Amino acid sequence: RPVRIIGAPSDYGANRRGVDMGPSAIRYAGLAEELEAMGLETTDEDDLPIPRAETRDPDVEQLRSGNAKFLRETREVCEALEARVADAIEAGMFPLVLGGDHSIAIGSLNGAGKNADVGAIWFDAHGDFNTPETSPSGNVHGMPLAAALGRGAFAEEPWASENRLREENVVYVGLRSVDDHERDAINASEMTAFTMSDIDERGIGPVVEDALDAATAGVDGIHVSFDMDWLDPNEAPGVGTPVRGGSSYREAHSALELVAERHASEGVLRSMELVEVNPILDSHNQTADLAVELAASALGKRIL
Ligand code: DIR
Ligand code: MN
Ligand code: MN
Ligand code: MN
Repeated sequence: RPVRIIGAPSDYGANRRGVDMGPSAIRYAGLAEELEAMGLETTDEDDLPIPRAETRDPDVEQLRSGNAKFLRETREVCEALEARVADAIEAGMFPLVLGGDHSIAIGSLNGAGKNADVGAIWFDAHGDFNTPETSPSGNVHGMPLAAALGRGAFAEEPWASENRLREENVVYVGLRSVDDHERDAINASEMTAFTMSDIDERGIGPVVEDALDAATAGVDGIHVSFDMDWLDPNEAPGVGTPVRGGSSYREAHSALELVAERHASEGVLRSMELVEVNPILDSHNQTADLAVELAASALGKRIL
């Protein structure tokens, strides 16, 4: 399938300027060139138009219950992204979305799950399962999975969960930073959660194979949501909320190589996003360089 790169340079959900430069940094690192060199037909469109946060008031659209900063702006971004992702899939292409902070996943999931039953694999240090009532920060990048599943106050925002994402097919890989209310909600949910401890005990291969089994069971395809802070900060320093003890360089490649292998045999991969690259906090674009390498692994690049 030809790849369509979709830049979503939003920082509304992260409360930190810099992640809006993620798509530029990843392009600068040579994404399109790398994919073309693999023989993948690649097109890159204009980024989604995103007004600068300074021109907006974060507190205008607070939910009746709880706090979600820039939620109205996030909705605009996500509805536009949803349309782009759904159009790409409709056109037989593979949407590769570049963030931006993780709030854009609401749009990616709604696009991927517009006309199909979908699962998701969530590579992230964080649970991203807060709701406006439970969020310690009010930052929507800590909430996209709860939003896309219509949890809590997101019931007041039906646009956020207009999708056929199936909770029982949502799988975390590599969690290590979870807020108290989030932990309760994840444990009570039908999602599957593999933590960094599971990777320590079992190794990345068996964990990712199990994640693929759980995510793909009975659905038409999966969305892979890849937060660069899943990696250890030594490998990926250019992220807004680094957490030590993350995946190694090889574990990350290995995980995405397994995704590509499963796709080669079963055609499961529908869409993917790479989020939270912040070049301001990075070391010589190291995190964006790594994002390019990981995209290549996910799309089938092999050593031999
Ligand atoms: C925290 C941080 N759990 C929050 N979340 C992050 O604000 O909800 N997600 N950084 O990627
Ligand atoms: Mn995240
Ligand atoms: Mn994260
Ligand atoms: Mn919609």
